[in-house]
Order: sequence, then C-alpha cells, then structure tokens
Amino acid sequence: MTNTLFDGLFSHTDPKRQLAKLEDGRYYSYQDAVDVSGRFANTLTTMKVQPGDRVAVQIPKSIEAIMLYLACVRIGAVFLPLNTAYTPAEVSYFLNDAEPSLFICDPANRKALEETASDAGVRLETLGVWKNHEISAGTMADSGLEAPTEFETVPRQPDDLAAILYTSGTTGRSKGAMLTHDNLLSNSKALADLWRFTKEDVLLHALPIFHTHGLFVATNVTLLSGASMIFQNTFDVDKIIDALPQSTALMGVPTFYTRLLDDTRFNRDLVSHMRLFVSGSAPLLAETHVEFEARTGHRILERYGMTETNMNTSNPYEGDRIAGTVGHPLPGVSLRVCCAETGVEMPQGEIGVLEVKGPNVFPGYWRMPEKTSEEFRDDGFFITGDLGLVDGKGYVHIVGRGKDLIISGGYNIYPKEIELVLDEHESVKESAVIGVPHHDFGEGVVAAIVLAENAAADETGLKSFVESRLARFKHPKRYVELAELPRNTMGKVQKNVLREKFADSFS
Ligand code: MLC
Ligand code: AMP
Repeated sequence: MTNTLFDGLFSHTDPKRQLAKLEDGRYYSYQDAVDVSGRFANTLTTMKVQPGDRVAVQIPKSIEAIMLYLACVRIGAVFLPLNTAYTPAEVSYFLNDAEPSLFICDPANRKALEETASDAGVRLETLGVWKNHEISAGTMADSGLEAPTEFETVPRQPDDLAAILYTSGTTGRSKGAMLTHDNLLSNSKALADLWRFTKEDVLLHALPIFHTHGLFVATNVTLLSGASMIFQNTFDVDKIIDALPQSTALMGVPTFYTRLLDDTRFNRDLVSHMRLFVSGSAPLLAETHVEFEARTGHRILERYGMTETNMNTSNPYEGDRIAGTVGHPLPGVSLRVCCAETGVEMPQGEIGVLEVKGPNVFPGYWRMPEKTSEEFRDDGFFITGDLGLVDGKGYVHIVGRGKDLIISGGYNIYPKEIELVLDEHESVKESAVIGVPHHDFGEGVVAAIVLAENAAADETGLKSFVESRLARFKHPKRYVELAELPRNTMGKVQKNVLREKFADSFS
C-alpha cells in the first residue's frame, strides 16, 4: 500500500543528495527530510491527529515548515497553510470553517492567537524558524526533536485529500479548495517533465510557502526531480543576487523580475549558470519579458495556474516562449474557451471564459457543494473566471478577468472583502475598491469612499479600522473621497470608470 503523494515525490531520491541549502548555513539532505518529517509525523500522531484531520498552520517560512507539510501528507492528514499576513480575525474564519484538529502558529504570535484558537475549540501549538537547534523554535520543534525518526507512512489513495488552500471569492467569503494527492502529484510530474528538471538542478526558492506557487509548484517539482534548493525565507534582491551564480532555476511572480531588472548588478554574467526563469501567478508585462531577454539573454517562461487547478498551461521549454501568452495546456489538461453566459464553446480565436479539466483540477470547495456545482460544468470542466483566447498556434492568451479580482504582487485580493470592511465603518456611506496599475506590484488597491452624512473625512481612523481586520497586503494603498460612486442605469457601480479616473495613482 502506498501513500500516493509522499511515495511519488520521494520515489527517485538518493538519500545522500542535498535537498536544501538554508539561510543559516545548514544543509538538508533527502535523508534529513525523511527523518525530520518522520519526527513530525510521530509528533502529530502523539497529538492525536488522525488521517483526514485538517492541520492548519500559520508559520514563518522555514525548511521545517516544509517538513511539517510532508509529515501531514505521511500521516494522511490534510495540510492547511495560511498566509502569515492574516490577522486573528481572518484566521478565526478559517479555523471555524475547516475545523482542524490542530492549529500551529508562529511562537511570536501565540498570545495574539490563543483566544482565536480556543474560541474555535482548536488545540494550539507553535513552530518558528529553527536557530541551529539551540534556541527553541516552538512546541512542535521541541516535541519533534525528541520524537523518533522512523515512521510508517500511512497509505493514501490518489483521490484522498492532501491539502486545503483557501481562496477568497467575489462574495468576500473565502472558500477552501480541496486538493487531492493525485492533483498535486500529477501536476508536479507534468511540470518537472515539461521544464526538464533533473537531479542536477538547483532551484532558488524565494516564494512564500502558503500558496500553490511556492509550496506545490516549486517544492514538489524539486522533490520529485531529486533536485536541490537554495532556500531563502523571504524575497530579497541582495540575497537573490548572491545566490544566482549557484542556481539553475528561479520561480517567481512578475514583481520578482521587475525588482531584479531595477538592479544594475542583475546582468548576463550573473545568470550564466541559470537555465530557467519561470513566471506566474499574475500577468507578466510583455515589456518585462523583452527587457529581461535584452539584459540576460534568457526568455522568461510564463505559465498559468490557479489554487483550484494547480498549473494549467505553460510556454514551451524548447520552442517559442511568447510574451503576453501563457503557452499551451499541459499534457493531460483540456482547456476550452466558452461563452460565460451560455457555456457554449467559442469559435477559435475568440474571447471567452477559460474552462479546464484534467487530473490537476480539484474536486471541489470544502463543505460548499453549491459553490462547487456553480463553478463546474456538467461535463466536469471547471470555470476559471479568467477571460482569454487560444490563438492559431495554440497559445493561450489571458486578456482579463470575468471575476472582480485584483492581483497584487501575486496575491489575490477580492474587492468585495475590503468593501465589506470599509462599509462597516461609521463614517462610510459606501465604498468601491479597484485595482489600478502599480509599478512594483502590477496592480495596487485604491479605495473610493463616499462619506456618510455629516461624517468628516478621517483617513487615519479608517486605516486603523482596516488594519485590525485585514492582512496588510490587502490594505488600500490609496484612499479617495467621492461625492458619489459612478453608476450605470441599472444602479451598478461602474468600476471601469473609477479604474480610468484613478489609473495614474501609482505610476
Ligand atoms: C507586500 N505588501 C504588499 C504585497 N507584498 N502589498 C500588496 N501586494 C503584495 N503582494 C505590502 C507590505 O505589507 C508592506 O506594507 C508593503 O507592501 C511593502 O512591502 P515589501 O517589503 O516591499 O514587500 P515584500 O515583503 O518584499 O513582498 C513583496 C513580494 C511578496 C512580491 C516579494 O508579495 C511575494 O512574495 N509575493 C508572492 C505571492 C505568491 O507567492 N503568490 C502565489 C499565489 S498562487 P506596509 O503597509 O507595511 O508598508 C497562485 C497560483 C499560480 O496565484 O498561478 O501561481
Ligand atoms: P490564485 O487564486 O491565487 O491561485 O490565483 C489564480 C489567478 O491568478 C488566476 O485565476 C489568474 O487570474 C491569475 N494568474 C495566474 N497565473 C497567471 C498568468 N501567468 N497570467 C495572468 N494571470 C495569471
């Protein structure tokens, strides 16, 4: 009996090979990964975590956090990572919705989260960044260090759940995307193969590990290929520049590439050891693609994915990587372009909503059968909400979004969630939140506010109101006061009018 994901990821592995070089100078071999994930698996078992239980984590990036993910997979639990920027108010929703049997947070946040966990009836443990095994990195680390390394990995079938990742929605209520062992394994296999990953690769890992991109695409592809990583806990241009000469591949959001291009040290010589730069999670501007090639001689490989579907398309490894496109559907993935209203397939070359089907596509949202059936067609295609077309050469172009979504530095921000918070404030009559071009994050959040009758403008008060409720990356970077919101004859707020009016906010 096998554990689909764990056995799949570790099938080609030579235990002596290096898995990761860490910021604190430590090295992790593949054997260390088996041992430490085994220790955590024993610890979780002692804590009575059962197969199928959710384990929610909101912990700083570290290799041990990856080991905890692997431990969850090995005991058959469902890993539920949360953005480290979420406030206790946001975390509370996830704990109540997912009902995990354990919540692991940063030791530094224990006090702030104790009440949240106890209100949700969830056991709280901690895991921080390891400091050379000397300083306690939290209760999980303390217990983990004492636990045995041997652990008999629990069998799991391809359709069993491996993870739940929450994604916000247009209604402002987050949905837990359930991901199976096979969703994750099949996608890693497709990517490792398409992008020619081998044991010789050294991936420069600087993405957060609470999202699909850093956790599944970057980490699973490395593990599956028996490759190694230079594992950096944050994205820092200086550290990236130091590590590039020892690396062969980098995966990033477009902000990584624009920030690197802003640095004159980033040039052809620096990247002479590199073979691959991958971009995704947000649109890469064609001008970034062109400037990157002129500076380095490399063409960035852009791909397209979603939390619910893992990766759907990729530009080719060999062959033309075309700026402004996200390439072809991955092997095994079917993609079609349909009319958003009727669901009828559009003629080739015309714009419609992108729909996908394949082993990469999730089975549904956690405890939301209606939402799930709304977003799937009867024949099993998932409606992405992204608008696009397929050109004559089979390249997919994303031309917009049917969903009211802002993507800022690779993070999804749903305007509705911010509007709901702003509208709660006593000085606000109504609000409309939009995304406009931002030089660093691609899109930046602007909040247009109509004040309540007799209320005085109080931006500072409004900002601190938002602060306690929403993660920092969601905070509007500009507030504007309007006498009224522009509306069409049906009374719907014309966000396009606002986007045009405030287009130059961050240029
Ligand atoms: C940080 N801030 C952001 C932000 N990141 N604001 C908006 N959007 C963001 N993405 C805030 C900070 O809180 C801070 O606020 C201010 O902006 C400046 O922060 P910074 O120090 O410049 O940011 P930094 O820590 O360097 O982070 C930028 C970043 C990071 C680009 C490195 O956002 C990042 O790692 N993004 C990657 C996201 C990702 O992995 N997405 C994948 C999703 S999966 P203040 O108020 O304190 O000044 C997915 C599927 C797929 O989409 O296809 O992959
Ligand atoms: P998330 O829900 O965080 O997984 O974000 C998924 C969304 O990111 C997709 O639905 C797209 O809108 C967007 N996205 C991902 N990759 C790309 C890309 N290469 N180009 C444009 N948009 C992208």
